[in-house]
Amino acid sequence: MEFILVTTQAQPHVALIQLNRPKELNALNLQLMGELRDALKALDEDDAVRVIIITGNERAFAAGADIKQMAGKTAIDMLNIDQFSTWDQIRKTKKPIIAAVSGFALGGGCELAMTCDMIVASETAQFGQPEIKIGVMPGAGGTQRLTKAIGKAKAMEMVLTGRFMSAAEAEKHGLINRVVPVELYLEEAFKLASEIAQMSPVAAKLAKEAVNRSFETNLDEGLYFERKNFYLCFASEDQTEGMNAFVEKRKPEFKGR
Ligand code: DAK
Repeated sequence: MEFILVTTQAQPHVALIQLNRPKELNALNLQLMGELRDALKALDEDDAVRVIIITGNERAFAAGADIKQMAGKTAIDMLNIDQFSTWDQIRKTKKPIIAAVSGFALGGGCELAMTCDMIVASETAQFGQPEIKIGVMPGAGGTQRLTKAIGKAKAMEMVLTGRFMSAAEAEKHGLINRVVPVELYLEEAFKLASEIAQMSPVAAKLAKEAVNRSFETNLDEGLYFERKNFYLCFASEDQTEGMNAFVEKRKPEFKGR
């Protein structure tokens, strides 16, 4: 891996992926995205990993797709490159993913953070979809996920003006989970990850899938989907362990089975 660093057990059951093109503010070139896709797939298949954190560095989570790489492309080049399959693969990761964001999360960087399940940010984080300033528009879910997260008026303003949103504003409008001082954002992401990692990994996957389904379907179908996943929890050893542990007044030991 040239452009990402992967630590499989950064903490027990928690993997860390660090985007690592610091000079280019972690601009998401095709190779980086391919590496990210492959790493997430491997971590999703690794039984020892329960939660994944994606981060950048203090200055930038990611300043967007690599504009220099995109500049000379035609529509047919973009079609043939088919970046969507990479992004779709990332979206299909079953385990919870936390984005730990500091500095710029712009364009594809903001979209990547929103593709994750939760966002922990430093006070210096800035979120934005500035594609309009370079003559295009968001292409990896920005118009949809941002609108669902912060509502039409705010999303429209960000997408049409390219204006950045501060971490404090992003928290106020529900785009992110919390804001902490810059020296604590990664630690805070690990705390959240460790808390989730103590739960049943089976239930966590099924619950993530059900929450995400709420974005894609109406209430009736969403409730039906939730019900099926709820039943499925009862096929797991973790359900037996969790409920027995409660009754026996002890801490459960979940195995992900
Ligand atoms: N691409 C390439 N290089 C970038 C970059 C980017 N997005 N952002 C920054 N860099 C590079 C700069 O060119 C500079 O490199 P050198 O000139 O030193 O070689 C270095 O990083 C440091 O940047 P600056 O010198 O500009 O640093 P400043 O602090 O002055 O400014 C900035 C920081 C973040 C405000 C500025 O760099 C900036 O405006 N960057 C571009 C932000 C942007 O427009 N982002 C959106 C890009 S479009 C899709 C998937 C995704 C996408 C589309 C389709 N499909 C699945 C089909 C996404 C599209 C986008 O994200």
